[in-house]
Amino acid sequence: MTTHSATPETVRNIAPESPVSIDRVETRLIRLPLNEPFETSFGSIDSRLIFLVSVSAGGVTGWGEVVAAEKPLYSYETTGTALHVVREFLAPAMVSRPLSSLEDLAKRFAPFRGHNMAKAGLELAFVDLVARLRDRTISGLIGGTRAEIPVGVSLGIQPTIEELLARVERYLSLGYQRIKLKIKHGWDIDVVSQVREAFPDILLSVDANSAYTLSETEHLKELDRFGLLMIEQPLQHDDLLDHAALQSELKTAICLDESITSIRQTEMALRMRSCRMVNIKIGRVGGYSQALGIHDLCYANDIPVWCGGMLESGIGRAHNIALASLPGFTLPGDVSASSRYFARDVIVPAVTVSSAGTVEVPRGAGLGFEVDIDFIEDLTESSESIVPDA
Ligand code: OSB
Ligand code: MG
Repeated sequence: MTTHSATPETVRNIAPESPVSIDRVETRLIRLPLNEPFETSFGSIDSRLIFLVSVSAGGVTGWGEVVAAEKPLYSYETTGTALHVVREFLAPAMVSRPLSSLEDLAKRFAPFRGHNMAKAGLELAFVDLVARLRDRTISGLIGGTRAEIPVGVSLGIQPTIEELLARVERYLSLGYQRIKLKIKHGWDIDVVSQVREAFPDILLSVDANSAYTLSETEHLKELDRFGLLMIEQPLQHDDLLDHAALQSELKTAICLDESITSIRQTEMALRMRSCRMVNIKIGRVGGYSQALGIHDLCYANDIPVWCGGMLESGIGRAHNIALASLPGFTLPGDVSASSRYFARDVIVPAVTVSSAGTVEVPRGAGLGFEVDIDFIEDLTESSESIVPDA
C-alpha cells in the first residue's frame, strides 16, 4: 500500500476574497432534551448540552458547534474544557489579526496541543462565514460532489432486545440504509445474532466504543458470522497496534472512530493496517483542515470513509452533511434526521431523511439552513463574547 501525504490546502483554497477581520466570537450553551435516552458502552444521557459558536465579520455571521460532551467519557474534552480553551486561547488567536484562509486559521491553532473539538467549533464557524461571504455552499467550497448523502442510524443499548428490534424495524421503515448497534459486554453476540436473524439482508454494523481488549479476540471473532459491514472501535480509544493485530484475525472490517484524531494518526493506521474503514468526525479531528486531509488520504488509498455523529444540533449536523458530500464518503453516515434526537431543532427547516435513506445537501449559501436565533436565544443558558483588543 502506498500512502500519499495529504495536502488539502494546496488543492482547496478555503479563503475569503480578501483577508477578513473577525470582530466577535460568541459562545453559547443551550440544552436540548433527547427524545429518548442514548446509551453506549461508556454511559447514558437523556439531554444534550450543546455548545454553539458564532463568528462575525462586518455584519455576516458564521456558525459552528463544539461537540464535546459534559463528561470526558468518549474523549478527554468536555464542554467545560472546550469553553476554557476557546475563551483563553483560540478565540483570542482568531481575532488578533485578519484571517486569509482556513489554512491560516489552522496554523494559528496548531501551537495549542489537543483540544480538537474546541478548535473544530471555530473552524466550522469560520468555514460557514467564508461560504456566506462568497455566496457559496460549504459543500461547494470544500469540493463536495454529491447532491444527497446516504445515511444510517446509530441505535443505543436498550433495556430489552424487544425494544431494540422495534427500533430497528422503525428506522428501516423510515428508509435508513444502515443500522448500527451499540455493543458492550453482555449486550453483544446474542443481540447481534437476534437482529441478524430478524433482518437477514440489511446493512448492519456494531460500535463497541472501546469496550474490549485484544485478549478477547476469540470472543470478537464470533461476530464474523453475522456478515457485518464493520466493527467500529472495538479496542482502546488511542490504540492502533492492537487493532492491527485484531484486524489480521477478523474477517469483518474494523472501522476506527476514537483512534482517528488527525491526518498523521490516519497515516499510521493505514500503514499498520489497523482498520479497513474510517469514521471521520470533524470535531474529533479538529475541524475541516484535518477532516479534508483524512478524507483525501483515505480516498487515495481506497479506504472507504463515512461521517460519524455526536448527537449534534442542526448546526453541527449541517456541517456533517456538507462534509459527507465529498466523493470518498461512500458508506452511509450517522447523519440522521433532526427528529431522531430532538423534538425541535435550532435550524429551519430541520434535517429530514427521504424514504430512500438519503439526506439532501442544501443549496443555500453557507450551512444552507436558516439558524433559528429566536429559539436559540430562548434556550441559551450562558453566553460569552470575545472581541479584539481595542
Ligand atoms: O461512537 O459514534 C459514536 C454518539 C456520541 C458519542 C460517540 C458516538 C455516538 C453515536 C451517535 O454513535 C451518532 C449520532 O447519531 O450522532
Ligand atoms: Mg463510534
